[in-house]
Amino acid sequence: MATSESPKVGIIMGSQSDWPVMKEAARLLGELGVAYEARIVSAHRTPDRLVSYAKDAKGRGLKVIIAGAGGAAHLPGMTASMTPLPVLGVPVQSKTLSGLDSLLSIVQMPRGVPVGTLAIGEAGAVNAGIMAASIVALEDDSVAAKLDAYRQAQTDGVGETPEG
Ligand code: RP5
Repeated sequence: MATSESPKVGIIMGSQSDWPVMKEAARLLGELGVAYEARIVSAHRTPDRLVSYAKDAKGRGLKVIIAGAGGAAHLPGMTASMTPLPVLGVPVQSKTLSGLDSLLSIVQMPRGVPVGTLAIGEAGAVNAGIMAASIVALEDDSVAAKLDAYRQAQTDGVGETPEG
């Protein structure tokens, strides 16, 4: 499901090809009971769509934006330049440089325009989902309870001794 009623988190990505990674953020948000929407918004191929999305995001009730892109990954930074909402950037692994290009494009923002940059690839997308949920949880007790349960289950799943 790419869209919920009254989404609190917007997941945007530069291309359809980013969805296999970015859907991990969506999966976590679903698990944690956070309403979200997912959209393809390219900084380079659909710049007008990016401007309207970023400028309208807060007014539509979104609380945080997760932006994933690969290569010359300008999407998170350009989004952050046009919205006061927190923007979490996910560097998608690129074919030629394994995502180092994406990471450096996203993380090296100029002073004054922050993007919270996560790890390259699926781990980054998962963590962006968790972090977005933790931002929403500041004002939503039900999401906060689900987040606590998620963290506890993760802790409980770590054995004390290695097996096999
Ligand atoms: C970026 O270029 C996208 O975010 C994607 O990661 C990368 C490659 O895009 P496609 O050529 O697969 O559409 O804009």
